[in-house]
Amino acid sequence: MSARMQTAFVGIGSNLDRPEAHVARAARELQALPDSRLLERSPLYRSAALGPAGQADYVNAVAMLETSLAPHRLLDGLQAIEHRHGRVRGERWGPRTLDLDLLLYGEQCIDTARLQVPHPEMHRRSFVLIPLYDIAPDLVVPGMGAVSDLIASLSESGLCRLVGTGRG
Ligand code: A4P
Ligand code: MG
Repeated sequence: MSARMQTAFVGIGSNLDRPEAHVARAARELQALPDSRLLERSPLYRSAALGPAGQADYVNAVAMLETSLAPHRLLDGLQAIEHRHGRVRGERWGPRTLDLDLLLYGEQCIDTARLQVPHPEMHRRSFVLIPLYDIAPDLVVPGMGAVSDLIASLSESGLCRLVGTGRG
């Protein structure tokens, strides 16, 4: 690996077709990305869908990777994994078998047509912040502040931690 290793955080979400299984499998597939290593995966959490009404609940988790892939190459890898899970892009925030969001890439701020990092919605989403805190309690999000402070300013969490599922 020639390029510098960076720590990246990936949000994993699913609300279709046995969501726990998609989330657990996605974590294993992140482990297999080139020039990358899975360092941690948070517990799984269930929450009501944010977005269009009438959707099933989501299962979410956050993964921490070490990678030397450049940010857009990492996004390519994440989208290839989504594709393997039969992800069909429909309405914005509509139901999906698998959604992988690049939350953070080192301390970089990226704003291109294809990629915004830190993920612009992450600071108001309990289903991102709480699993992120589980695996990186001291993390500071560039331009947004400490994860612990962001959690303290959430109005409510609405999350249910899933016990004994999704591992392996
Ligand atoms: N894109 C830009 N920045 C990023 C990034 N940091 N990570 C672009 C990943 N992709 C990024 O994404 C649309 C485009 O965003 C991509 O082509 C990429 O170039 P998409 O996954 O096709 O569409 P989307 O997910 O429907 O839209 P969006 O705005 O990414 O939605 P989010 O923010 O991913 O939210 N409720 C619960 N409880 N739990 C969830 O996980 N997730 C969503 C989706 C809605 N409601 C939810 C949850
Ligand atoms: Mg997305």
